[in-house]
Amino acid sequence: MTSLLVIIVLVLLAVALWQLTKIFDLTQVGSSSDDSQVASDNDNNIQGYVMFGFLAFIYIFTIYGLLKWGGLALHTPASEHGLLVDNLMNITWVLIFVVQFITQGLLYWFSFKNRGHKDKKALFFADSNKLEAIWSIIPSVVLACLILYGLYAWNNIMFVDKDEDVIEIELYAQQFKWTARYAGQDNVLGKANVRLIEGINTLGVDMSDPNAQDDIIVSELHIPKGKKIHFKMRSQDVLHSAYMPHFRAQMNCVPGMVTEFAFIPTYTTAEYRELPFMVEKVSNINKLRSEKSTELVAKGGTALDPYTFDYLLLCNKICGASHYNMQMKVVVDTPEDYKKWLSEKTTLAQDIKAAAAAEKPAEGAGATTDSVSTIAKDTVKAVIDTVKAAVAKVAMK
Ligand SMILES: [Cu+2]
Repeated sequence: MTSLLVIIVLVLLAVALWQLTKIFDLTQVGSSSDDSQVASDNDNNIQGYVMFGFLAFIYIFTIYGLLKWGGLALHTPASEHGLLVDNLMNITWVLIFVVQFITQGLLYWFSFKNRGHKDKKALFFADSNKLEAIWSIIPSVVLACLILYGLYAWNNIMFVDKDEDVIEIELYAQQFKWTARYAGQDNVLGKANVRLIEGINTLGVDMSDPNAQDDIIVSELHIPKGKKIHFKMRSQDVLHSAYMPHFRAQMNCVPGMVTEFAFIPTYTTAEYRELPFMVEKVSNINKLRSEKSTELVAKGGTALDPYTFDYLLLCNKICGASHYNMQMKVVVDTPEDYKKWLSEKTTLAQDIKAAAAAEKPAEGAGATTDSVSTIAKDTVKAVIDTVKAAVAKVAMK
């Protein structure tokens, strides 16, 4: 709110200054010998140098931005196809930077070189086929190559061979959390439908489907290194997007349909934490955190916990008020650790059975409640009867 007020004040101040300059101009009418509206050579020179100044600003800011914030970009990909995505991205960046560097330079150089001069006359020509061919063909060829390479990368990433040995996992999105469902021993996910959501069956898994019997539901995603994971995404409410930046994976989760994405993780969480760039990044973050903690403690607050790296599954579609916090921890284990972790989990069928069993003694408690309410009802009835009898007696009198 304060910033909005500051912006409004600044805008109003700018308008006031502008109006003042207009008044100033009006007071100068007739007093100056040079009140012509036609630009003089001096004006053109100033404009030419100002344009050059703007070019310098663009170049310096680009280089400054790259040096200052370049390190914040994602580093080593943690999936096999990640290298392909990064390659495509890097080629695109190089093209954009080289082309913009050259074209901006040319644009401002020619504007400066051909700035207005009393003795110069502009050359008019209707068109140049040669020039038009050059600036149409070169970008077309470059873009076509880029798009073809992109399509090749996309097909490579999205292709999942039906006979391939993959691990099937469902990612279920809802405002504002993620849940994962493992396909279990049979590696086939049971059918599911939002209409079947009931009690602890929060994903609406169809428990009459034989494939659903060994499905496992978890709130922390574990995947093994070196194995292809085939994710199937569903959404319960609105459009979400499953985004796993370190694996260069993103796919929209659309209500009413199943979308998919597959990748092979190449670093376990422990290995990724040990990569030199990550060690440096984490120590930087922790340095900032400890500085902040000192400040907080001085103000009577609590110190921040030190940061440890974890892969994350984030939501990348603004899906509501708590969208920013819609995330799930992803752990990449060694295949052995993954097997051990998964074997310790209970299936949804077991959980439903356990929940039903836990409800039974509660039913007993329900009986007590019932009898209590029966007693209460009887008492109320007796009181009403007494009152009715009393009223009747009074009426008789
Ligand atoms: Cu979301």
